[in-house]
Amino acid sequence: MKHRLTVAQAVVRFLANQFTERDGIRQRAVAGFLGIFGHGNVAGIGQALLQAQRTGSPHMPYLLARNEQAMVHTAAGYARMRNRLSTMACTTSIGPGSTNMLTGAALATVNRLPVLLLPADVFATRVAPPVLQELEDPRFGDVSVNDAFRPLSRFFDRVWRPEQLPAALLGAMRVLTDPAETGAVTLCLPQDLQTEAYEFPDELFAERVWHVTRPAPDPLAVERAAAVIRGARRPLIVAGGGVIYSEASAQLDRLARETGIPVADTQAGKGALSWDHPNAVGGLGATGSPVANRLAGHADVVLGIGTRYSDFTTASGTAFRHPQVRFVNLNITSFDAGKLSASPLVADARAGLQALRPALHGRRFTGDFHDDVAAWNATVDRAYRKRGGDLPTQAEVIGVVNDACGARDVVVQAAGSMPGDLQRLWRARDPKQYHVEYGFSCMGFEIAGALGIKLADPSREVYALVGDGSYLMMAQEIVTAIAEGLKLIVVLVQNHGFASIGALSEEVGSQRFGTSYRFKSAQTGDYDGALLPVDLAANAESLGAAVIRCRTAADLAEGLKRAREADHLTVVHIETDPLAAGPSSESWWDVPVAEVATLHSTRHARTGYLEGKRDQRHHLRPGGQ
Ligand SMILES: Cc1ncc(C[n+]2csc(CCOP(=O)(O)OP(=O)(O)O)c2C)c(N)n1
Ligand SMILES: [Mg+2]
Repeated sequence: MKHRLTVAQAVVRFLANQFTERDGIRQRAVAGFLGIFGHGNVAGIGQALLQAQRTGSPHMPYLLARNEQAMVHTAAGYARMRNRLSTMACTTSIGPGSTNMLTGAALATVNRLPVLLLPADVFATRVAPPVLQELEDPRFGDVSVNDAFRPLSRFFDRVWRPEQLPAALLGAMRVLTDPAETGAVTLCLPQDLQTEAYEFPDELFAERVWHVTRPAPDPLAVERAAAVIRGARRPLIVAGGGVIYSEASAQLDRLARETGIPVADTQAGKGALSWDHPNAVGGLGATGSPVANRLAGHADVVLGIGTRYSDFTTASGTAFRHPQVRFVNLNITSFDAGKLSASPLVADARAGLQALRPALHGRRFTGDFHDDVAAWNATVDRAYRKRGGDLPTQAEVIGVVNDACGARDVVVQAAGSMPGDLQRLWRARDPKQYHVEYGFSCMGFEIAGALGIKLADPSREVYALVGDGSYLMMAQEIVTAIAEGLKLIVVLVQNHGFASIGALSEEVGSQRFGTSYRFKSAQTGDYDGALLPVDLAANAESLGAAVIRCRTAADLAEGLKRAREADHLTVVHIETDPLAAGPSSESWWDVPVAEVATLHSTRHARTGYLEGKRDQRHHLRPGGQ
């Protein structure tokens, strides 16, 4: 049997019938559409979604977002919360609607999160070009702005003809549901093509289950890896996001307890073990704990599980200082497994840990890190309670939010000074509690991403921690959340500019130039005048949010209590001291400083930079033969 449908109707019907399955649990592979309509998609995908709603055929929920970049963040937040087993589709018009998604596409691909992007495209038939918003290129007749998605997508296709649609859809689903390949998947749908009818074969719309398997490592690779680990004297485990996506916390817990190996975590892996687990030593690298960084400095074998080894994790190549350090990397992608010349274990994290445990049986390492962990925990306690001058410190704010959170509550962040403070100070008690997007560290992800998390698990309280800079970039999804009846708690941290880049600027000798949100002074040409008459709390109110204004940490605790009790989106506003630094990670991050300068501050910073650089190394030593 054949179905005469438009291409857009076929896309919607197809997606409504896609499922994933892992460990016997089945869920929708694409849970719904986020979108903003324009002339490129209103008559195509727009019509198809309306028709599906009205006729009661298996339909997809539709959420109207306020910004296309934000809606990709929402899809990415959703996918991360669902451990990459389910995501959302994003429909846009052509031109700016589609290019607004580029940043979201990059974020998803960098973080290895599946999102399905369906930008409309210019006419396939090309009868009367250029259409509104078309990019003309005198050299290439088939170029459109959507070509910019190619390097950002793990799968990209432009469907010029209806006959091409089935293969494009199946290709898209394969990549979306493959944890080794996944990221942004982009199918460009020309605006005329979306409305064109075709006799699609019935089988295209059959229910289809994409089984997400748990590939086991090669037994010989396990033997080699186990030999490296057994021969270690001071091993360290690095738990990355792969542990969480694979739901491998129980297996990691067992291996760590049995072997006694300390476990450090990355931004994406935080929560893989509860903060008070006997083997947990906190975050690793530039935003980590000094305990983990000291252990990394002495480790002779590092077992990295589900980590991309970003520069923050490796402290830009300075974290691992043992001259003979070797790496064993358990990862679903051979690309990551091979990093740092490791002995690679290409496998699902849970399956890999299960295979590794018997191979390490009886090998126990006696760590001497427990006193250091206790001392660090006392430092965090003090930071949580450290009063600033007139204003609370950010560490204090994090402490209050941490206290307010139940074990299942989720905290969301992405950019500014908070990711670093959170990785150092946050005490995660559940693998899905800590959601700091630090692959792309994209200002503006927070509220939009939190919306996706709430959609993915409405049973959890979701806290978006937002700096004033991020808020000013992308606060508008507050309106989307209110329209959808999705409750978020937004903690809005006002410090009048970039505490993060301000501190970094000072470190690299740039004297905080251009990092404050203040009036510009004529003498210096910098923003060092009076504070601006900006009221972000009033701004949030104007978007329809309930707002609680807090001054002290005690106010914040009370405000969060009220926000939890409320059934609507609440913004809790607090001003903090931008200059109060939290405890140090005793680590380094490579940000190059000008080699020549007339400014003393730059020349001084350059000297410090070269000192840090001295410790930087490649890791080329073969991991295991
Ligand atoms: C989209 C985007 N633009 C620029 C940056 C670079 N950047 C990183 S942090 C930051 C400032 C963030 O300001 P705010 O949200 O107020 O946080 P704070 O630093 O004050 O904690 C900037 C500009 C970024 N990460 N993302
Ligand atoms: Mg700020």
